[in-house]
Amino acid sequence: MPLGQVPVLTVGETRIPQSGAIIRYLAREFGLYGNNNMENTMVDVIIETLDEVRSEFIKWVKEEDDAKKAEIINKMKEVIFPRFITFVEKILSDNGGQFLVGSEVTLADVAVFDVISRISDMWSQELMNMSTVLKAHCEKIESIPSIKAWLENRPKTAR
Ligand SMILES: N[C@@H](CCC(=O)N[C@@H](CS)C(=O)NCC(=O)O)C(=O)O
Repeated sequence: MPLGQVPVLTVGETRIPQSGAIIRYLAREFGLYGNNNMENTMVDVIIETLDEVRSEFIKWVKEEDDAKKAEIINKMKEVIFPRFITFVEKILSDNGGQFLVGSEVTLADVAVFDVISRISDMWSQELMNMSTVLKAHCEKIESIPSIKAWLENRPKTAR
């Protein structure tokens, strides 16, 4: 474990720590990182923005005090989620409505689907229901045949 932490992806002899480095490595390997520097950058912008949502949510997961938990979720409902939703809706609309970046699915779409559906499952579907556009986009990514097959067949793990 290069940093004594998970996740670590092992590729041949190389161990890759840091989730951000791992997802970008895989996206480049599998053609999910956009087709030019600006598309790569827009994928990064979305991943970084999503990470702000994810890290706030992790605070909620880790917090044990009910009153503080309620404070975190209120901030998410009033500030973090609306800001993220407005941002994603605009990016999607500016890009023609099909995908977040370019004309094909990218890491940005997969990551948004993954994080938003995970938060919805762990906290409440209220998040999905805050934006019909975000919800429809998540459903679209989830129904891509290869993703659907993986979700159905992947090993079951504790969340
Ligand atoms: N920046 C790292 C953070 C990884 C991280 O916080 N891993 C936690 C589990 S989610 C861990 O292994 N903690 C054990 C430790 O740090 O000793 C990443 O994004 O991969």
